[in-house]
Amino acid sequence: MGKTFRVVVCGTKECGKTSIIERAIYNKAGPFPSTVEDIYVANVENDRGLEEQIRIYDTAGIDPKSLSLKEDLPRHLFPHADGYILVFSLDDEASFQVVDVIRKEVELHHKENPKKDLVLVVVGNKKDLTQQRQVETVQALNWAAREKVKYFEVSASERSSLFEPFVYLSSKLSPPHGKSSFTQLTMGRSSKQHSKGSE
Ligand SMILES: Nc1nc2c(ncn2[C@@H]2O[C@H](COP(=O)(O)OP(=O)(O)OP(=O)(O)O)[C@@H](O)[C@H]2O)c(=O)[nH]1
Ligand SMILES: [Mg+2]
Repeated sequence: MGKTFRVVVCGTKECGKTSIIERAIYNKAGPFPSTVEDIYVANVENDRGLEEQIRIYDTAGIDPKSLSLKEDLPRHLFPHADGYILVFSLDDEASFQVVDVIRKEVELHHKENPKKDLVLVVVGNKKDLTQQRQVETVQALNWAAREKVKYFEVSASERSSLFEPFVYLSSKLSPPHGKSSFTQLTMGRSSKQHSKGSE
């Protein structure tokens, strides 16, 4: 067993963070209670036969209208994070703007605490909502190129669309060339901390 990597998932409220994680791991569809903070564990066997363990931190959604947006970020997790998945919803321009704010804050944190390389992917979710789209692919891609981040468009309702970002992430987390195979994943939720709503 190699090192355990910690990956923080964040974005605005209801952009689909939990849906992406639950669909990728369990092929499970929502609705899910609004998240406070949950931890999932994924054991990833890479192409070198090593099992990488990834702890995925699902976080509370951020309100784009919040006056204290920067303070609402899950900063308590930043010092422990090896990687980030920043999620926005393609039918919500405001959620895209928030991802830009989060990315800048994450980068700032890691510049001030340069312990390790920053691995960060940005995911535009709900690509199935073609009629309601507010963020065009080219717009997001141009932004991603400018900011030098990796960008994926997915839909939590289409499980196969979720593999690429996770495989990319785990490959970056486990150098030199840890090409991970999602088909060989065994994953499970390790613990649920505080969640609103009933289960
Ligand atoms: N059409 C569509 N709906 C989605 C998709 N992903 C999530 N949803 C819906 O979006 C809503 C919010 O999904 P969640 O996964 O709970 O979003 P979240 O970001 O975890 O929300 P918070 O925990 O409250 O921040 C639910 O009604 C989901 O069914 C998607 O890819 N396509
Ligand atoms: Mg959630």
